[in-house]
This record gives sequence, C-alpha cells and structure tokens, in this order.
Amino acid sequence: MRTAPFVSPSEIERETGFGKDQLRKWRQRFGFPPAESTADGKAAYSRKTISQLLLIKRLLEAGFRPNQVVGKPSRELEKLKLALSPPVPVMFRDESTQALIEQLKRTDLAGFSALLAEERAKRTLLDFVCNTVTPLMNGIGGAWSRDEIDIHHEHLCSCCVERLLHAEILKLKPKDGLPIPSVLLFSLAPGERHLLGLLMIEAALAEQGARTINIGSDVPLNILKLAAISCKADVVALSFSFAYPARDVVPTLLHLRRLLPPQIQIWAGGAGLSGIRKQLKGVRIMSDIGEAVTALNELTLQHSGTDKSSH
Ligand code: B12
Repeated sequence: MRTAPFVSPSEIERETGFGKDQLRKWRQRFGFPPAESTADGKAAYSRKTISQLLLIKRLLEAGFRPNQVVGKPSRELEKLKLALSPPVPVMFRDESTQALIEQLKRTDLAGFSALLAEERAKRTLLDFVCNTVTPLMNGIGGAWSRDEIDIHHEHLCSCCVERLLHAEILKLKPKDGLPIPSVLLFSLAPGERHLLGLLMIEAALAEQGARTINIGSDVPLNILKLAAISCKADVVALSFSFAYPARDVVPTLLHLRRLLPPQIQIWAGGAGLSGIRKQLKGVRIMSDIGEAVTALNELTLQHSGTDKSSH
C-alpha cells in the first residue's frame, strides 16, 4: 500500500483509473477533486482525495451517474456503496470456485479456461451450469463487492465462460428418436447485458435436445418478434438481472406478449424477476433451470402428440 501522502497528476490514472482530463472536467462541473498541492507547491492529489475517487469509481461501476456521486462527501459515498449490495459474507467457496477466482486475480485466462473445461468434462451441462458456473458467478459478484477483484475481472470471467458455453452448445447433436425438436429463441431485452444466466439455461435445454437460437443482448422487441416468427420459434426466452430497472420488467414482458403471435410461448427468468409476485397472462415466469426443463418436456410431449396425429 502506497503511503506517500500525495499522488502526482501523472500517477492519478494508474491509481484510480480516471484520466487528468476527466478530473479537470469534474473539477469545473462539481468542484471535485479539489485543487491540491504538495508543500513545495507541486500540483498533486491527497490520499483523502484518492480514496474518495476510488469510492466514486466503485459506484460508477455499480451503475451510478457522475452527478449522483462526484463531489459528495466520503461519508455519503460509503453509505451508498454499502447500500449497493450489502457486503456478501464470504460464502463457502468450493475448491473449483476458489481456484478459478485465484486464476482470475492473476489474469491466468489460459489456466482459468482449462480448469473450467476440466470441470465441464466431469459432468453434464446441466450439472456444470448449476454446480460450477452458478457458484463461480456468485463468487465473482461477492469478490467484486468486497473489492477483492475489479470490474474488469468480471468481464474477463464472463467472456471465458460465455465462450466455453457457446462451444459446448455447438458440439451438441440433435437427439435421435425425438419428435420435432422444440425451437427456443433466447434474447435479452433492450438495456440488459447480463447474458450468462440465459446462456446457462440455453446450454441446459440444448442438452435436452431443444434446437436453440441465441440472438444476444439489447434486441429491440419488434425485431425479436420478427426473428421469432421467421425462426418458427415455439418459445422466446428472456432473462432479467438485478441491474434491470424493476419497474420496466412487467411492461417489457406484456409488450412482447402483445407483439408475438399467441402460439409462441414466452418464458422469463433471472434475479430481476424476484420481485414479481403474480404470474402474467401469456408469460411463463420461472425461477430456475428445473422449471425450464419441465416446460421443455411438456413441449416435446405436445410435439410428439402433433407428430403422431400428422402420421
Ligand atoms: C457477471 C456480471 C456482470 C457482467 C455480465 C457479463 C455477461 N456476459 O453476462 C458485466 C460485467 C457485463 C456486468 C455489467 C453490469 N452489472 Co453486473 N453482475 C454480474 C454478476 C457478477 C454475475 C451475474 C451472472 O452472470 N449470473 C449468472 C447466474 C449465476 O445467475 P442469473 O443470471 O440469476 O441466472 C440464473 C437464474 O436466475 C436462472 N435464470 C436466469 N435467466 C433465466 C431465464 C429463464 C427463461 C429461466 C428459466 C431461468 C433463468 O437460471 C440461471 C442459472 O441458475 C452479478 C452479481 C451476482 N452475484 O449476481 C453482477 C450484478 C448483477 N451486476 C450489477 C450491476 C449494477 C451491473 C452494471 C450496472 C455495472 C456497470 N456500471 O456497468 C452493469 C450493467 C450492464 C447491463 N446494462 O446489464 C449488480 C446489480 C445490482 C443492482 N441492484 O442493480 C450486481 C448484482 C452486482 C452487485 N453486486 O452489485 N455484470
């Protein structure tokens, strides 16, 4: 830990991630950071200002806007950070989660991906997403909120997990003897970038024999409607994280319901739905993977019913 009472302008970006120009703009706009100098009159930033800038960085990473945090007293910033996500107690970390997070901290992405692939090789995709990826992502969330890792580690972890899940889904062959496979279209509503939860569901359902298409994040709903119709999708599956504005979840789902033809089902899940108490007409809200597997089996039965009647 650096103990020098001041940090020079040339070092401020390395210490806080904020460039001189950014800080100059904030000083003009918010009067923060204050103009400080060392005893011999050289421009510099005090330790107090540095720790306030690091607090501001963390709050911006959590989705706050500069006018909500820049220039606010440390006490207030600490309170905001605490309220962000109450410090997650150090959850028991199973061995693979611990090893994966340690590799991430060392940015040993080759080691990280190799260990992840090793864990995958030991189990089904369903088991892998439930017992390796879920504890890892929750461990990552906890480590970030305790300043154990930086937000860039979350991005690096996510891209490695995404790449592996996409590769595993591509390897899956349609199951023989199954009637017409169900076509599931996966997507994230505009503004939602938490793709992993949905990809984990896709992997588990693709392993069950569904034909899955994932058009990713930030898809305008009318485009999603056109894609669903042209793919002859049986289901459109969406995911909402905690970061998605809670007030927008129900209007988004009901809007999509109005857009889609009635024979296309809507399945929705994710932490962002935890506040919804009642089922929405024409939308199947699911809390976990198990419910999705059950729903898929029901759909497959429906298809086998149609299959038999068409023969
Ligand atoms: C990884 C991650 C990211 C990654 C996402 C990468 C990616 N490609 O997905 C990145 C770095 C991009 C990111 C960005 C942000 N994030 Co983020 N993120 C996380 C983190 C660490 C893990 C989330 C995750 O991947 N979980 C995957 C699985 C394990 O969980 P899940 O999504 O809930 O899915 C499971 C179930 O819900 C269910 N399910 C999910 N979807 C569906 C759908 C169906 C149909 C079904 C049946 C089931 C189902 O099955 C899944 C598997 O069990 C969480 C912390 C946490 N512990 O949750 C923070 C977290 C969600 N993020 C948060 C925030 C604030 C943000 C940002 C705003 C930060 C910023 N300033 O930029 C941005 C917002 C981006 C946006 N617009 O969406 C906050 C939200 C808090 C809040 N109240 O707002 C959290 C909680 C972190 C925190 N502790 O504060 N994030």
